[in-house]
Amino acid sequence: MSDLRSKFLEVYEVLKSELLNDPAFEWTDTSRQWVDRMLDYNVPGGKLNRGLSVIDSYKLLKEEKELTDDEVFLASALGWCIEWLQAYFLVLDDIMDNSHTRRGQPCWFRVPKVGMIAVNDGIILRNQIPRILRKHFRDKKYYVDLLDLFNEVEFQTASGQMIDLITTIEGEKDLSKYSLDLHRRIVQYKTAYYSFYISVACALLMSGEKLEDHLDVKDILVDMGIYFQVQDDYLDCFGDPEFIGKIGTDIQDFKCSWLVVKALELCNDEQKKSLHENYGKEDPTCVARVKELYNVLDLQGAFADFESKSYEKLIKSIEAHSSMAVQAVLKSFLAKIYKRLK
Ligand code: GPP
Ligand code: MG
Ligand code: MG
Ligand code: MG
Repeated sequence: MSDLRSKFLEVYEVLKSELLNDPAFEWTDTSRQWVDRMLDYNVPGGKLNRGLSVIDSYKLLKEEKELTDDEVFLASALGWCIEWLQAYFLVLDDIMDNSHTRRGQPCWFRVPKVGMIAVNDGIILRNQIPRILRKHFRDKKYYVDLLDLFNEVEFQTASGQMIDLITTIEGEKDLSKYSLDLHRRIVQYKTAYYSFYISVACALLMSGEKLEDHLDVKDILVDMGIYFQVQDDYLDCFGDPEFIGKIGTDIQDFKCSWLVVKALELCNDEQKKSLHENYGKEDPTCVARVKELYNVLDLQGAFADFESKSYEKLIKSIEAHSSMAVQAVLKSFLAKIYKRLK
């Protein structure tokens, strides 16, 4: 394990232990054990890209200068706040999407005795973020900006999630409303801000920057986030569940996925009829028919094309940026996700 990753994981243990001894609550052994297990199950088990990016980005923004132990700790704590945010979203998203597995294990709400307690666990995860921020950043000049950033990004994500969900309302399932523009709006809000923008924004705030001076960086990160969610939509159907750690549910859930939007664009009338009949049904034969159609339409090829075009476009906009340090930050993000298989 790289040194940075192991240091990052050490900070998780520190933060967890502070939260489990939060003086604002009367802890008992049972409640402490519940939260301890809930955190270990939901917070650290992912790729940790979002969290580690804060340290990476901060380092690149500082250029050559070595980070002090204090800076590593603070950047890690912010990275963990983003991982906490992600854990909160995923615990709730899996309930809303009726998913089965996540990160190679049953979704938290499917664990025996958890069930709908998972809803409250999501709320706990969400509320632990400002507690971490208060403990470690209260005296920083950028404390208010940090709180504001997390609030803003949560609002954007929940709004994106709302449109992701209301397009699938039972009785109003209508594929003709699915378009590339609706898809873009959904994924920009539900994914891009919390998966890409917030990590760099945290690093910028720690470096003493004002976020309003970096709107060009935000635009590029949002485009990268859209590309990232198209990959997620693609992997939902074509990824290896063993490898991605989750079983896709987008077809059953009638999601406005990039794949169905692309299929609607490419299909003839007969294929469109089949899509209308089979999309959004739990029945495995219907799901298989949709997947078969995706293969006939060569959506794998369409995706490969989208992937290389997005990459070229992103590299172009990154290289147009005036700061080499910012270019390095953005390129390191892109390198992490380009042609990802999970
Ligand atoms: C990804 O959607 C978006 C989220 C996880 C944000 C959820 C937001 C909430 C306010 C709960 P997805 O359903 O495609 O992700 P996955 O494929 O990982 O389930
Ligand atoms: Mg979802
Ligand atoms: Mg989901
Ligand atoms: Mg998905």
